Amino acid sequence: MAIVTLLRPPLLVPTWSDSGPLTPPIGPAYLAASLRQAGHQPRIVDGLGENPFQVTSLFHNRVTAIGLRSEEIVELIAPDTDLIGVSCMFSQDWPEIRRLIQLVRRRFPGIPIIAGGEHVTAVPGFTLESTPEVDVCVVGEGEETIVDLANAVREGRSFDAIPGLVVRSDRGTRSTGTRLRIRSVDDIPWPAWDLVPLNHYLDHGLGYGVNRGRSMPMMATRGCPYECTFCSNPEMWTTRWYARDPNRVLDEMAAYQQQYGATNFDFYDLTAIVKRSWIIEFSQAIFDRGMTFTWQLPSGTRSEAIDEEVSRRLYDSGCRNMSYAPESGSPEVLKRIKKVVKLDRLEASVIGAVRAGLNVKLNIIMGFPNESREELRQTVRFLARMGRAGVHDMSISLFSPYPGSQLYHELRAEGRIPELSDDYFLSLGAYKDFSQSVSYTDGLSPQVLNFYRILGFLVFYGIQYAVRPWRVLRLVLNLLQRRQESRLDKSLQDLADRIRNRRRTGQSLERAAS
Ligand code: B12
Ligand code: SF4
Repeated sequence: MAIVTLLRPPLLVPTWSDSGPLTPPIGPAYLAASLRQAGHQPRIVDGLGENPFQVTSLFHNRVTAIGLRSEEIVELIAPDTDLIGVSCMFSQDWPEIRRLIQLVRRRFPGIPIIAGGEHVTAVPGFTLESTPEVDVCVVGEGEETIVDLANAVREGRSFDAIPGLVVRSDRGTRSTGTRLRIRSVDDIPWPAWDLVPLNHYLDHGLGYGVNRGRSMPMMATRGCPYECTFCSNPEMWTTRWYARDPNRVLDEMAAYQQQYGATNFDFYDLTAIVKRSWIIEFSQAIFDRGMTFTWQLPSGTRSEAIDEEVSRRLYDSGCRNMSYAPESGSPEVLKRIKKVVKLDRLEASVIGAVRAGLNVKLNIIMGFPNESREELRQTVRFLARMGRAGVHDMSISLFSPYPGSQLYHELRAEGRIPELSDDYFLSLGAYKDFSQSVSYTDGLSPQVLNFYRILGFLVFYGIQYAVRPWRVLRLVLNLLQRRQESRLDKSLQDLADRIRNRRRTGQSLERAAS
């Protein structure tokens, strides 16, 4: 048996961003479950969950860290650990995660440190070259690889023959070969939530979606079959989409209702609704089993499989909030970013969802390379139509070239991301923070992009509230009563909480980006 400690860093958000949901660490919890099933002893240090109300300012107040400070995380690692794994999800967090890893190395000079997650998968060579404290990088899905690593530690074998890694070699770094995605997703053991301070989330209504009570994270599928050019999914998960058996998903949800008193479920899938037959079977099974709870799709689903009939079934089965990810209102932009979506069908799907009673949010990105002013105006007009149709919320982010995405590779080849510096990583977090905006659009400054963002915001909410003035009253009442129904309710309350916690616990660890 090997003792494996998994570290989840604190949540880092750009200081003036309105978003930053506090979510239980589902990735590490999945890894821990597989380790335990294989006879190892996993532990999780959840840097966010251990103290979700502590706020620390980093990098000259560019970034706010929520949770334990890196020094405090390292103190919680038990000395008898045999292997330490660090979850590196967001590239924008890398400067602080690297510092965490360096602190771990100082305290545990002889213990192997492995890094995994979305960020490391995108830039494994860079990670090993720039951070000697990391021994190996795990690429892609981690469950099988981490078990192989723990077995190797137990048996005193080298890691070099384990597929799914990038390791150091005489000539720099090398891959140990591709590991295939897990096909039998129903056999992946449920997340080891008993190793996470789950009540710190559940008791305070924290989670990915709108606060509708005690919310548990869920995953019904893995992967996504599409290849949008701004998204790192194809490199991370390939284009294979595997769905679990709806009844197995509901077994897990029923267990959480019993064990943790869960009343709401947030789905973390990349794009949960791909197949119409799957979602109909899922909602029908909820009904047949007489289960009652609310559930949400906060991560931006696709629209192809959702018409008004499907939306009504979703609503009847307890679904209350759904995010769509149209990204743009310009057909040309959608073609260029390979979104493979027809705008008129998407609009019909969104309108059907609103009619069915769902609380709907749209995710928009502005500032793709080559995007023109006219294309930005098309998005503003699209938002006007959506506001009139009664869509509840939208968010407009500025395009950030995430490592691993096609656009990132193109911009690097063109020399527009000259080096992977801390400044570049921190700039990825500025997608919502107006004070730190970066433009990758030819001929358009960040100010011009922000003008269209503000215009889109004013047009969308202006028209929505002019047509439905009672919604303004509802927003105010929800704020006063700390009730959440829409994403705007959640964003405003989260931001207010962060400012309050900052005043209460705020500390400043001033470190300049190197
Ligand atoms: C849920 C989610 C969120 C949630 C919560 C995430 C969390 N749990 O902490 C919230 C809402 C907070 C969020 C926010 C954002 N997100 Co987000 N999010 C996701 C999403 C949809 C699912 C993540 C997830 O839980 N997956 C399921 C678990 C099982 O997978 P996993 O965590 O990746 O873990 C597996 C492997 O990575 C690996 N692994 C992970 N850690 C480790 C550690 C070790 C040691 C090993 C061996 C292996 C390993 O094994 C695990 C099991 O197979 C992903 C897309 C995706 N990858 O699925 C995007 C994604 C992670 N988000 C992304 C982005 C960009 C953002 C935002 C910047 C907003 C935006 N513009 O979309 C913000 C930034 C957050 C912030 N800090 O402010 C990008 C990240 C790209 C990047 N390189 O940075 C992703 C990949 C989406 C995309 N394709 O563009 N997100
Ligand atoms: S943006 Fe969404 S639909 Fe496109 S590849 Fe990424 S996860 Fe799939």
